[in-house]
Amino acid sequence: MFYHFTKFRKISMAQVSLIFACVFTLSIQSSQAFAALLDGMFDDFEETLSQSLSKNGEKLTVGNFYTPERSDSHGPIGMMGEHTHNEGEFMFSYRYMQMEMDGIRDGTSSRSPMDVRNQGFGVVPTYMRMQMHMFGAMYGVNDTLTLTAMLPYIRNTMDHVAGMPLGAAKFRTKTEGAGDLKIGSLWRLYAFEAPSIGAHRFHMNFTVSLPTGDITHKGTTPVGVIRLPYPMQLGSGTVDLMPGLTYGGAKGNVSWGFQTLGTYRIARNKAGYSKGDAYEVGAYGAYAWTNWVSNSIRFKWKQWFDYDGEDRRISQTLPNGSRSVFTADPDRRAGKQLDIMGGVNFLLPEILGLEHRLGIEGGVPIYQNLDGPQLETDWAFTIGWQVIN
Ligand SMILES: [Cu+2]
Repeated sequence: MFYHFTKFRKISMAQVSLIFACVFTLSIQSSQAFAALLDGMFDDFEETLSQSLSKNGEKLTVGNFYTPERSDSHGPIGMMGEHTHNEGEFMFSYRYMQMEMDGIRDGTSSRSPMDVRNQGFGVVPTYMRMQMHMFGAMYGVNDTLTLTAMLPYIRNTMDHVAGMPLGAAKFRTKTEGAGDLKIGSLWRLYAFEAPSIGAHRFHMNFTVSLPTGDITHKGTTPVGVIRLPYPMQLGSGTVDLMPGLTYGGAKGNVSWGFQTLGTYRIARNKAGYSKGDAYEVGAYGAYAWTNWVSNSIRFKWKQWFDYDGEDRRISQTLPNGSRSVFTADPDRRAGKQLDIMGGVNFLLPEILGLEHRLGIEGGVPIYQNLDGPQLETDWAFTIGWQVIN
């Protein structure tokens, strides 16, 4: 079945760009009709709710997506596409993200480098650091549709032990460059609010990831200069679809949200594989101490699957194929993970009529189950700056 899809890999970047230009042009033109369609969908729900609210002398407001300027009117900075913009609003953002992976895990238990050597792997990765500079833009086309774009610049570092006895040789590999460009759209679906029930807003996410990140990076290893294993590459090499659904609520000093996002690879890449599909489900709560500072706590469940196919330039340049290092094995990539994260958002004073926001969020996994051996995640954080007109 997958072979039908592999034909898509022959689509060139120019064709992909043309398709998306058309999709977005159509999207913008149909967004008004889409908004009208949604208006009719919740009639019964609205009637029941507004009847019960009117007993308390309250009025139900439907379709108001305008958020007050508050530190927590954006979600935690580690989330993407969790807020929408009103017509004509521009936002530019910069995020720095870092993730540390120290030690090895198989399933839910730790493994020593020696355990991994005894499984037949000659070279054992022991540590990886991912650093990412993420540049983003958002634009409110109208009060239904927000367009987004994100481009990461990535730096990966991985340490390994090898040799006899194990550790007699150590080496580090590095890769650096642009990652995959993500072009997205956020569609406001439905909003309702009343004083006693707070505000509730729903939107749909639809992002397309384009293969701008290099997947052929080489590095120096004890067996020579070779194409580096999968986690060191900077992109997926495929056009990936990322649909999602986001909900945000607020009442008084408290706000909360829910988001689910999927990643579907529609074809194998030119190197002969596709990364695994993935999905995540997350929820957060935030408390605004004042208008300009809020704290948040977030939980995120993520699952991702093994690769389909393989890059022969990765597996076959190694002495025992993919068995010489687990990061080169396309069947040892899957995992699931539950993260807990704490964050802080600041709404800063306006400068030249521009709204400034600063957010910091950091977290650790509280559950990790890897189709290993694989490097395990220890912690990650994001610090970001947002400027809105
Ligand atoms: Cu924004």
